[in-house]
Amino acid sequence: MKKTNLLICILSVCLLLTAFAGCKQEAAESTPESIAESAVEQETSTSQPSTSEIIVYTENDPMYIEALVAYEEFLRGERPFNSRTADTPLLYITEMEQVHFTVMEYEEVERRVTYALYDMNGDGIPELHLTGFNGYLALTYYNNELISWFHGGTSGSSHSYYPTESGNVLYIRPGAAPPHITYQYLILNYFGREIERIYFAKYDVNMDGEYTETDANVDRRETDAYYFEDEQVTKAEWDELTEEYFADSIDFLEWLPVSRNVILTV
Ligand SMILES: [Ca+2]
Ligand SMILES: [Ca+2]
Repeated sequence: MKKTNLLICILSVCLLLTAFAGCKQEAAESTPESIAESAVEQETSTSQPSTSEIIVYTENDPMYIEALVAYEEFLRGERPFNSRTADTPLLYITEMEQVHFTVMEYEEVERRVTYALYDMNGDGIPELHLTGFNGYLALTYYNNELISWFHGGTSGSSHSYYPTESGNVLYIRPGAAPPHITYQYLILNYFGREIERIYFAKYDVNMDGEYTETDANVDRRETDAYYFEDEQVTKAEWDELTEEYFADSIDFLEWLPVSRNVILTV
């Protein structure tokens, strides 16, 4: 690597680490060299960090209990989270939509928002997942602070982002004219940062309400269409290419209504 490239690389890593405010536990205890190496790996690698690098907490660790207490306080509207955006760094549960929309009354949160606990990055501490508003948000707890681990933004449709069992996110967007469904499978790293996004879609071109096999002998306008990473493929190819993403369950969580009586700790 040329010196200039190396410098740019190191600068990027410093910016990244500053922005993230020490989310990664072992980073705070590592040497600068290993932080840099690890962060470069985070940014360039398409895989999760090796499991040997991650501190894994158990339910008896004070850190685990602290996290659940923080989630409780957040769900009750008593504590903000760090959204990692410059304009609105600290937001309460009633302000989750503020980035794109408006502030909700707590009563509206109770009516609309559901939550679930699930560990997405393998450190043993569950992330707090929130949906039912215009977006999807996963919070994590580090260094006495609640921070946004992943924010699905908004599509105007409340249930478009789904956390998956493997710790990634599947985005599903149905559309019209002709009816179609587009999918984006977001591969996230330890920090909840997107490291890869896979696009696929299917179109009900003949608008018969079904997605069926493409017939090579029939005019393309009369048959349904399948795309994977912007390339048209046959249904058989599409099924094979997308199998692993659909196999990653999005229906494994128990979503519970938010209320001021939420209890996560015993
Ligand atoms: Ca976690
Ligand atoms: Ca069809």
